[in-house]
Amino acid sequence: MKSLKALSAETLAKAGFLLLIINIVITPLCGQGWEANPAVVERLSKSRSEFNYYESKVPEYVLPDVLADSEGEEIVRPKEWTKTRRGEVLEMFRENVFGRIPATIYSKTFTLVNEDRNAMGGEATLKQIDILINSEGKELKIRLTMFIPNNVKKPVPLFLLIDNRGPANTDPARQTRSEFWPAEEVIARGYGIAVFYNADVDPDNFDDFKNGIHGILDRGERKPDSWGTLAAWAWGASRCMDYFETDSDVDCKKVAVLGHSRGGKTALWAGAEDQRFSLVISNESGCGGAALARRRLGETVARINSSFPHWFCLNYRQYNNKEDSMPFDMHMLLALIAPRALYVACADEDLWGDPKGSYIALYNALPVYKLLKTGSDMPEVMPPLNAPVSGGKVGFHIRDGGHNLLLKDWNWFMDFADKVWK
Ligand code: GTR
Repeated sequence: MKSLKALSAETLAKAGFLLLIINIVITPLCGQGWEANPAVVERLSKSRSEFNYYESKVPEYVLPDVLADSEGEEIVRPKEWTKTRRGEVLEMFRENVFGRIPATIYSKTFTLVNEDRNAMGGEATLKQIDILINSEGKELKIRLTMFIPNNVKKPVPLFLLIDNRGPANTDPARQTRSEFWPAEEVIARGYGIAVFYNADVDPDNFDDFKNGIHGILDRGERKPDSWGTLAAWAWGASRCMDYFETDSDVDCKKVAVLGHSRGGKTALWAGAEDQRFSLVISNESGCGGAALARRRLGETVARINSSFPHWFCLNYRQYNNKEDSMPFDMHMLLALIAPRALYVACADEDLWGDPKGSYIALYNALPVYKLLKTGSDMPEVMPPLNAPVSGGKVGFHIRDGGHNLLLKDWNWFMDFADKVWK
């Protein structure tokens, strides 16, 4: 399979040939797309000299063909993807990256603990729901907070944020406001907005999987493919979806799951595991998210497994410094979202999260979107700064500035949702 790199080179060669013949040079194709700012590259290289930030030093690589099945046969019918290949790819990510959810039986209840029909000066209804998980007497509480617009027809489409920054960003009383969860702006556009705090499901620290949902559902010895913390957070997003299915204010055919950074990795995995999410948004998810591992630009598999030993399953460590031996890469994680809507967002200065590697991954997930006849396409050349692009069920932007989730990002997510949800 050709990587975008290879395709672009080919196209550039063709374009160059053409320009030579017709003898006009307007803007060369390569100059139109985003390129990392050399000053940022320089600065980051100095601060983390053991990591590569230079495009010129990205090693040659070949991406596994997402449409070649385990026998090496090319999938050509949509049904073959849905019935066979999707399952194979999903298993690869369960087995090797995020780990498997245990089969332990648990009970679940939803309790409305707070409701204000006159929130935001009458614009919205606030609901807070405690999702209680119980297994053999051990209990876990996930607090789900949501606003539903009052003055629109119900049920409403809704955005669920996997919050990795803490409740200070998601104040239900709206005394404190944060662009990380811009509830007023989302309500003004007629959408519902919901959030849960990832640490409710599993605290974000390595304690040998004793705390959070691991302490409640895990049984026996930990296995190489036992779920890590990202998979636990993704599982938490699905429990919120379980609640939405009981709430007549929510249009469950139009629920987006979204997250930033570690939350973005989680949103992708939540969307892969749970096909009830009709739109998946990954904001600056980087390594272990949308960015291709093989490029080794910015954060690497070895680095993420050592700094965050609780995020992934143990099997992921076998690919530390051995990215080329992976039978998958992150374009295949993105392909698991098809035919549902997928949006990948990056930031100009967030080279640790490899924006270009994220765009190439998205581009290389397109064969599945095309096979499933979703009318999706993206330009070969990466879009420039602050110029969102979408084609059918896929969308992308790279925003100016650093690693963050801002109103500007949300506005572009909502523009995309306006299109795909109509
Ligand atoms: C970084 C980590 C990234 C990203 C980020 C975040 O330290 O290396 O993979 O997840 O944290 O979540 O903000």
